[in-house]
Amino acid sequence: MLRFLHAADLHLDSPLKGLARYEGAPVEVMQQALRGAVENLVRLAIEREASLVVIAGDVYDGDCRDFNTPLFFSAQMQRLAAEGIHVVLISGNHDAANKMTRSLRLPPNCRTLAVDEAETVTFDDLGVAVHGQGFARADVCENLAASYPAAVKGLYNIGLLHTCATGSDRHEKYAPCSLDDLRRRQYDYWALGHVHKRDLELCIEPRVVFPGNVQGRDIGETGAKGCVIVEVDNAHNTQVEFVPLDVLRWEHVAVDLATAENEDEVLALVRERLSECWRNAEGLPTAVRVTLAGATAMHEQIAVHAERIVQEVRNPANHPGDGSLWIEKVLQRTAPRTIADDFALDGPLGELTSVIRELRHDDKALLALAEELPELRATGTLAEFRGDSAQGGDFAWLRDELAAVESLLVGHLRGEEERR
Ligand SMILES: [Mn+2]
Repeated sequence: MLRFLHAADLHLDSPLKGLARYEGAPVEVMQQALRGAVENLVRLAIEREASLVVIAGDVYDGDCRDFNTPLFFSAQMQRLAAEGIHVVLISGNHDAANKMTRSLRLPPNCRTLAVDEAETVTFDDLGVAVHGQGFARADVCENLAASYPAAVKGLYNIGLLHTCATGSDRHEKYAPCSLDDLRRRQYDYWALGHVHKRDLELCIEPRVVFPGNVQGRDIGETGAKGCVIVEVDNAHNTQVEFVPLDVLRWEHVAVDLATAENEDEVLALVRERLSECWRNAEGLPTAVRVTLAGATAMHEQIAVHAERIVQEVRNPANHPGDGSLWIEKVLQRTAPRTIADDFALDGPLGELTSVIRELRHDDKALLALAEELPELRATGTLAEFRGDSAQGGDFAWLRDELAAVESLLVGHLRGEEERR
């Protein structure tokens, strides 16, 4: 049996972005978060007795300011060396070979693959061949996978590749390739990197995996982040398991205030939703973006007392647990509620809201909708709505956005109706 870890996009010592500083912000945790996740990766490899770790690019966020970052990484790799664990890595667009002026040698258990052409490293004792090519420069736009070496017969073949694969809105289109390009190489496992959103099932046969990055860096990278443990039996059947490594989490929380009649009830609903978030984070410090949403009798009150309401949402006295939640931003997306609400299920407004609510339960339709978001933003239709970029397959995020859209639309349309 073979057990290996597949990680990518460590982005060591990149600054965490979009963090307003205010009393109680876990600044130290943030600064150390990327290193903490890499330490967790090493600990996991040792605890689970992996024989091999493959890292699919972007170990560093860019050229290092000083030698402390490469020294840190080398020390972590040395911990693996002491346990006899092999490491194979490639460079990505962020740590492309021509960018890195402050590199250090890695311990002898580490093999950094070439950047001028694809090469193969074999571990006969493990029955494994790893094929790969790093980025010589950041903007590699050719299909690297197309010229990867043929699979080695009798061994378990792993392709290590930094790529946008078939494309992702959130990532530069580097080293693109199709799933057919990958299948043609006849490897057993493709260990991809670059796309920060996890996808364990990009293809099942052969297994093609994006583990995502090891630590979320801003509110665009929500949820658990980590690496993949791969177990291979003697017949080369492959099992993958995601394991979180992050030390700080990012989450969106939409609070539907439809039922709130006063400020206490607003804050009680906020607390209820934050409690769910807190339980899901299992004790990790979590930066939360709270969206106040829904057609609510409190719409005007919230607008008038916006500054204080925002601070109450930030106020740890209104949070569950042990102070590990931290509010990144509060968005006010409520709509006014009128008597018509209770009768709104008939007529065009009712139809609109029921269509939107059906969408919530239709993943396919949600995805189709997500594809149209960039265009809607470009035309200004959604200009007032949200500055963030779309995240294709993130359904929780899409549902939150949908709730916000619903309250916006209902608010606008009801305003029109009442003017008539
Ligand atoms: Mn990258």
